Amino acid sequence: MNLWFTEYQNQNLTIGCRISKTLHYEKTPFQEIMVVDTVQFGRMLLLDDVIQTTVADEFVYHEMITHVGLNTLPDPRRVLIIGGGDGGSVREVLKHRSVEKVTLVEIDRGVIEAAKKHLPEISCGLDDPRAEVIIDDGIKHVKEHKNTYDMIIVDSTDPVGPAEGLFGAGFYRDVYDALTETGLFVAQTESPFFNRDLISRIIGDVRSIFPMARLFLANVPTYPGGLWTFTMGTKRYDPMEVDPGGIPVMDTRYYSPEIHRTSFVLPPFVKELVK
Ligand code: AG3
Repeated sequence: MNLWFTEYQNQNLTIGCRISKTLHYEKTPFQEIMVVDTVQFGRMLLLDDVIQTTVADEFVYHEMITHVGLNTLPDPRRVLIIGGGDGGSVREVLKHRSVEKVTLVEIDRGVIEAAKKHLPEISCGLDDPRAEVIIDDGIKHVKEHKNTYDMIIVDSTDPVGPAEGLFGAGFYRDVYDALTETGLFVAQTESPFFNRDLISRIIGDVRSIFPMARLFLANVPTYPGGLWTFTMGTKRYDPMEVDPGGIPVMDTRYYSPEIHRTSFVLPPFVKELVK
């Protein structure tokens, strides 16, 4: 079938995927949700025509947004995920035995329902007894919780529309207050090729609020440019000081003790952004 989905990554660049089936379309008060089956990457979740995740490459993003931070902390018990309604981050957080409760705060119930129906291998953790799902605005939730979470994961869409506020200094300040004394947060922070001003601004903001800011990288083939950044703000523990020998053996396909270490090795064009 010659049916194609095109994401306009910016005005001058697209990624196109051949579609074999449209599984879901819905317009919610927040966005348009689609799940399509693609020939190259399998089932794919789209929000407002932006690729969020695919069954073929989701492991890279979901393992990296969770395990790097969780393995930096000695005993993470309470974890908050903002966004991430597909459930991939929840599934990964649940691999940590120390975690007693993972709270997902997603603004759009439709995302959770579409993922449960069409992306069961990603959403499977959402029904776990240790998982709590709250439909609410993450910005509000963080404001209303102080000294509560050991780790906060900002698993958001691009900084346009509903997610815009999740990239601002005011939000990072509230995240700081919602974290326990030794807590840390990790956010997905877009492409080091195409979002350079955004990334330097975020690093600056996080540095002005947290004692330490760290940037790390992973390769997600369906995101613009492939190479993707994650930003961590941490109150006490430095992810670069973690002893790789002390990282537990985990069931992962991208993350490993070596990757934990090397994901902080930045090529000069990325290092420039954190200077
Ligand atoms: N969050 C989306 C990251 C941004 C992708 N951007 C893009 N394709 N233009 C992923 C959510 C997965 N839980």
